[in-house]
Amino acid sequence: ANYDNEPYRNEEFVVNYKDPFNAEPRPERLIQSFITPTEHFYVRNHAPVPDIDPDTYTLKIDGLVENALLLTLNDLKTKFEKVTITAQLQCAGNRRTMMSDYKKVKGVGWGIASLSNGTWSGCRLRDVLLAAKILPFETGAYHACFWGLDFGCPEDNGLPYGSSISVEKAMDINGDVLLAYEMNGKTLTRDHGFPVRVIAPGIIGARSVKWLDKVTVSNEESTSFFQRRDYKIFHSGIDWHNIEKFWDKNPSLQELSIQSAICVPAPNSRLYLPFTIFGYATSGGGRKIERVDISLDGGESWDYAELMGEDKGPVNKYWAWTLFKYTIKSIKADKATNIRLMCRAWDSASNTQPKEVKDIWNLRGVMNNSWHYVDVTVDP
Ligand code: MTE
Ligand code: MO
Repeated sequence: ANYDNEPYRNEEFVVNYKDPFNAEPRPERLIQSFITPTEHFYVRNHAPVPDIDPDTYTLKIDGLVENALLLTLNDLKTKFEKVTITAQLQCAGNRRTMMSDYKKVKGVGWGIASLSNGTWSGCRLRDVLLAAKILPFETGAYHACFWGLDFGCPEDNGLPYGSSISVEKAMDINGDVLLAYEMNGKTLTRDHGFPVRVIAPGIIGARSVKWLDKVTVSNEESTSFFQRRDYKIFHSGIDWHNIEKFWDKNPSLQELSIQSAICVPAPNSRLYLPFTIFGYATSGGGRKIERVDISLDGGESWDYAELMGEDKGPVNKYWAWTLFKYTIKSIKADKATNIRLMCRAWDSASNTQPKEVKDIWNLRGVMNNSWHYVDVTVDP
């Protein structure tokens, strides 16, 4: 694959892999605003970034539909209602490095910032599938399969990136799945999928296919490597020597689980009282973050963090993250003391995070949502 035509990138990024480009913002940068500025939004690519001419671009809609469609960018912008949502994207590999530190896993290493929160505008995938006269569920219209235009994914023999979501999610009026052409109020940038990408909120980032070429309605999941051979969570007894018979048996990840992390202060900081902890909490499926707990004693006792989320009322459309803060004014010590700052979140279904990474270890290193902690030294 040829990486001579990559877009310009912010030099502040922590680059986890250069070609294909994989980068996350520094944690303290990540939580500086509710909406992540585009130049700081994490980037997760699997191949060179395609250079697409918007004037000749067409999106194909086919498969289990009565009316296969070929749509131009202008069609998407003018023939369908424009919708804007605020949603986080989070890679299933977020916090993989911590999992790998416990026991080696395969995959690009990520710290705690392979997620970001953005606003997205475009048309509903639902409206486009209705225009294509999607066939009834009973005929086997179960999956909306996406292919990108980023040819050259090494894992998949040079094919472009692909994946799928359920038609149930795609057609749900409250599911908010978009064919987005704007991010944070501007035209999508090349790294984030120009000219059109899927935004499937509440679901792992891997399903929000960038540089969208085609949507095929099918009775089976996407045949892409990234649907069938990646982004699955196995139990810890499954390893590369016995994985073969489990690939198909194990479901592909869809909804995100519950997650939180402390972004400030940085590990090994030396701090004076008072100081404030800042972090993020997120859940999947639009579930609301109801609570973030902070512990200073390894999880023996907890206190409430202050939440800075959106209030959307009693709907399960909390696609955005919730930022939190917690101020420490005193500690039970009279000399410099090492303290482990710990957080865990709870959502509207009472889901919370597992304590130990060892309990959820899996060979792809996905969905690490164990309690996050930061060790610091505090001067009273
Ligand atoms: N779509 C295409 N076409 N190619 C990709 O490599 N990466 C996926 C998804 N969509 C990818 C893609 C993954 S794994 C993630 S986490 C998100 O895009 C990242 O989106 P971002 O780079 O805009 O943050
Ligand atoms: Mo991802």
